[in-house]
Amino acid sequence: MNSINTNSIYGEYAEYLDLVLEDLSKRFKNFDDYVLEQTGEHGFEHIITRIKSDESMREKCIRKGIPETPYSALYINTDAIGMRIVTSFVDDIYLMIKYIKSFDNCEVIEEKDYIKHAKPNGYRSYHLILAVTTDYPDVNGNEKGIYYVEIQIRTIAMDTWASLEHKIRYKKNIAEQELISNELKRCADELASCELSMQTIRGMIRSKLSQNENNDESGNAENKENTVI
Ligand code: 0O2
Repeated sequence: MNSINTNSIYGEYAEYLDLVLEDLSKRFKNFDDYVLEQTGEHGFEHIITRIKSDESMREKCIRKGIPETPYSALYINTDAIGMRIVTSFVDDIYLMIKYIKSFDNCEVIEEKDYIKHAKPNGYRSYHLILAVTTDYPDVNGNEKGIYYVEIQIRTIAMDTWASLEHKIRYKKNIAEQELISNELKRCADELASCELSMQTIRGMIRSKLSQNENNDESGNAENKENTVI
C-alpha cells in the first residue's frame, strides 16, 4: 500500500490523480486505434499529461486567496489533473470532443472554445473541464469520488504558437511591447489560415481517394457481370 504523503497539498488523495489520468489516457489510445482502423490516419498526434505540481497548486491557491488545502486543490481549482491533446487538423479536435462527450462517467462542466473565439493575443485552443466519477474516494467524502480534469485540445500549429508565446510572454521588460503583441497576433492568424488550407487539401485528397475506391468497386462489379455473361 502506498504511504500517504501528508506534505502534499493533495493530501491522501494524491495517489488517485495518476490513476484517473491513466484511465483517460487508455481511452484516448483506444480512440486513436479506432480512428486509425477506420480512416488510415491517427485521431491525434500526441498527448501530454501532467499533475499540477505541489508548488504551482499552492501558488495558485495563494493567488486566489484560498487556503492551501486538498479541498481547494481538488475541488475549488479544477486543473490538478491536466491533459493536452494535440491533433493534426481542426476537424480532429471536434471529433475528439464528440468522443469525450460520449464517456458515461464524465460530465463536461466547463467548455471554452478559443478556436471559434480566439483570445485577443491570438491564443487558440479548446478547453474542457471534465468531472470524472471514479472508484476512488474524494475530498468531499464520496466513495465514488469526483475528480476534475482540465483537457486542452489543439492542433500542432496552435500548440506551436502557444509554446512559443509562453516562452516569450514573461520577457516583459523590453521596449516595443505593442509591436511584439501585434506580430504575435499576426502569426496566430497566419497559422490559422494556413492550417485551414491544409485541412481543405486533406478533404480534397480524401474525397479523391474515396471516388477512386467507388470507381474501382463499380469497375469490379462490371467485371463480375461480364464474367457472368
Ligand atoms: P498551466 O501551468 O499551463 O496549467 P485558471 O487560471 O485555470 O483558473 P483561466 O485562465 O480562465 O483559469 O483558464 P483558461 O483560460 O482555460 O486557461 C488555462 C490554461 O490555458 C493556462 O494554464 C494555459 O496553459 C493555457 N492558456 C490560456 N491562455 C493562454 C495564452 O494566452 N497563452 C498560452 N501560451 N497559454 C494559455 P495556466 O493557468 O497558465 O497554467
